[in-house]
Amino acid sequence: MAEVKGKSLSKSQVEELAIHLENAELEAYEVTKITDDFPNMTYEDAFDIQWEIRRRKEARGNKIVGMKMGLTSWAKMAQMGVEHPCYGFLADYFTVPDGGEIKHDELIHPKIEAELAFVLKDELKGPGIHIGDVLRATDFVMPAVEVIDSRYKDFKFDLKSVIADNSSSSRFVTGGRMADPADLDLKTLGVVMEINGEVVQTGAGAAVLGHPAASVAMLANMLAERGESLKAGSFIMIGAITAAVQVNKGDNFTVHYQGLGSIGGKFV
Ligand code: 0L1
Ligand code: MG
Repeated sequence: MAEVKGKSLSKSQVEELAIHLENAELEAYEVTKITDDFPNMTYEDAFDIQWEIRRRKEARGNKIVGMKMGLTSWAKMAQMGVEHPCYGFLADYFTVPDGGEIKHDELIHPKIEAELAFVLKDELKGPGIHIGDVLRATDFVMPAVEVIDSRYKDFKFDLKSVIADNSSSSRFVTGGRMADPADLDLKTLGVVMEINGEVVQTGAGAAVLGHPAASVAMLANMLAERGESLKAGSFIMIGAITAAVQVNKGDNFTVHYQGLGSIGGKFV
């Protein structure tokens, strides 16, 4: 990330922007990207806003159940016109059971992404975390589908705006079969996404930063910039293996993972 150190927003501006973006999420309405009004915002400001949204949810009693990386494929970064991956947090109410229903009216313009999740048995604390550290610290990997729902009109944003918006996090489904990463070739692990029985996307693990574990390493190193780490037991989604696909009310989806089973759901 082209680092812009320091802050340009005051504490009260960070709080106001967090309320602005969280209300858009909770009430499912679109807003314009926040850098239009705050062009001097820094990356640190953007993460401050995301962490303030997280703090507000926790203060209301929500639990943080995982983390996600976003924009981890070169194709996706180019598609969205951004230059670096980002991260976000997963709150308890984002969880949807495998085969469950997702209420489309609670969201703005959801899209689904085929991902994988890593669950850690040991803490990962950056800086300097690499793929080897991640594989050693991983308890198991398992399938995951993310539902992203940028609060920005037409998914039009820049990297700072999307970071502040918790990297478009909204819902996720996990299931299928857990596996020891030593038993998988994570780079060639194939996924097939179907919507209403039709194949709409295919991909392989290497689409994510060359190796899915590289995404977890990057997350640990980005968190270290704020003095944070990934604790033992953390659930981490690595970012999209396929392009994100728009879903409409009534759509069913199933994502098949090579050797790891399938997960699915329905937008109602
Ligand atoms: O999870 C993702 O890769 C999405 C991150 C935010 C970008 C977007 O909304 O498309
Ligand atoms: Mg994602």
